[in-house]
Amino acid sequence: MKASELFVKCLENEGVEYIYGIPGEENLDVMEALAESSIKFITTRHEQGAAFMADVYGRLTGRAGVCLSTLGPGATNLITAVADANMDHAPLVAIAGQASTNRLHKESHQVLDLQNIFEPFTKYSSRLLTTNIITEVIRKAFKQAQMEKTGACFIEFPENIASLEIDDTPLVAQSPTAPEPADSRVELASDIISSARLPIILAGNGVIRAKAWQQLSVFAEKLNIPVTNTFMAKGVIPFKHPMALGTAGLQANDYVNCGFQNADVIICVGYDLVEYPPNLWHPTRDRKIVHIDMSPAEVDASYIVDVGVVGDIKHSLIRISELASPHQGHRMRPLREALITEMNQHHEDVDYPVKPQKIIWDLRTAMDLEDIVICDVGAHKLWMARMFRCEHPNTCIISNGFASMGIAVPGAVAAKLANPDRAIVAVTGDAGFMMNSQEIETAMRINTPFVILIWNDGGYGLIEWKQMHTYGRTSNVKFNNPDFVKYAESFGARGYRIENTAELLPTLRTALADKTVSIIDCPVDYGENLKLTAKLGEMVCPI
Ligand SMILES: Cc1ncc(C[n+]2csc(CCOP(=O)(O)OP(=O)(O)O)c2C)c(N)n1
Repeated sequence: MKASELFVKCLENEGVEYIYGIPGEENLDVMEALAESSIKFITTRHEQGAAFMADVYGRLTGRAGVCLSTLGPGATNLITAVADANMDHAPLVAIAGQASTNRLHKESHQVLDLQNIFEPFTKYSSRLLTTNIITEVIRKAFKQAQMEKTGACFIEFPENIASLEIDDTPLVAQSPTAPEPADSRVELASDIISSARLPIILAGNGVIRAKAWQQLSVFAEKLNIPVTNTFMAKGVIPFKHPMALGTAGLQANDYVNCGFQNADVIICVGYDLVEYPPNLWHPTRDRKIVHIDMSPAEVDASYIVDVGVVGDIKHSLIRISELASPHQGHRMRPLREALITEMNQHHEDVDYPVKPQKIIWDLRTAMDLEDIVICDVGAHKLWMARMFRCEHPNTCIISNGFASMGIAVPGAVAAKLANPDRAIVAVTGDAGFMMNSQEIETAMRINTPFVILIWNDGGYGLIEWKQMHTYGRTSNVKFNNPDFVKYAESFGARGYRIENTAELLPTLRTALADKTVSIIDCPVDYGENLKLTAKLGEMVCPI
């Protein structure tokens, strides 16, 4: 068979369902082999859209999302979203065509050294220089992408190698077993937790990757220890759980920070520094830190651990909860109550433009608890992270490591493909929306219905917020938007404009029932941003 056919057989062997991408002249053989494959190719309108689809598919399934581009400009277009996946620990394999090996040594049409370009922001970057390494390279890329800490891998496939003949078969797809935590570490962690005066748990996305959320809830309940989660771990403990304090991660002070200030022991579970820098929740550097994760802690002056329990997170949680003695009472409950009061505050508000709190209230009311939000990056993300209640993990996807704008619309395409029975909403600012709105055409073509909820403020809201807070004036953050309703209709999608606040909830319900892509243009009152900053700045800790 041709090397390109073996390559596709290896992808099938890895269980690949979808490849998102744009074909080019240098991967004709791979595209030809894909035409005969069970793998569905999702032709996108920009390589960045393709890579964000792979990124979100990886976050939601735990299996590597796969994206494909041609060489040179196609491959450089992948970069932002590949870096996004890698920094947020989403499993992803990116594949790029490459020129023939007889022109890689010189200045040549569209040739860039892709292996080296992708190397700094992937776990593994490789070039297929001969056919007899194809099976190993593909196996290695998927193994690396899918094992902790999961992340992105890259394969460059020169066109002359793809067309060679080869007789080979894919390698068995194995996944490593998570190691058991050492007894001595489990015992030490249990001792520290038992003798703590006031412990708190900070849960990160690693708990979701390890599928250890049930063990986390049981651990918290049994030991009576409150839990806060990072933006990327929303739903890791149901918000209705009495031990849940809500999401931590604002750069500003927040109620939950009073929990960190009052705690003497902070138990970090499946937490990565990139999700919420330790200096923001542990500036004093004097609390005891228990680190429970699949790998040893990253070095940070504010994250010096007293004990690292390294191994299978589920087992670590089960074993520590069996050994440690439970705490009494729940002194941090007022933090949760203060947040709930804020969540409820504007739910009957009729002011227009719509307040962020009201948008979130109506969205939560309209969506089922199992439905999925893909959130973009901006001021809306901070509001969503803080106030959108989640009862299940992976029901509000937030890019908070690399934090790249433009993830929501392509991410919603992949979320629908991965979860056809659940409703999907892309929550986005007007700027982030326009960065990848071309993928609405992809969604319409492949029939993946979802709702796009645009928080329309005619500007780069988050940057305006920070400029006003820091300098008291703005600089170059405003822009004009197209007519989003007409824009939607030009794709054959549905468009709705919220003209008064009372329309929002019924419009969300109608859009969620639409069997197509629906765009809701919702003017937002970002006057609330500075009010929130002022309120949190003056906050007196409720505990
Ligand atoms: C690709 C990319 N470019 C720039 C930024 C910096 N940035 C973060 S938020 C933001 C503004 C986002 O505006 P919008 O999408 O309208 O959302 P809003 O803040 O108004 O809710 C910018 C420019 C980024 N995170 N990612």
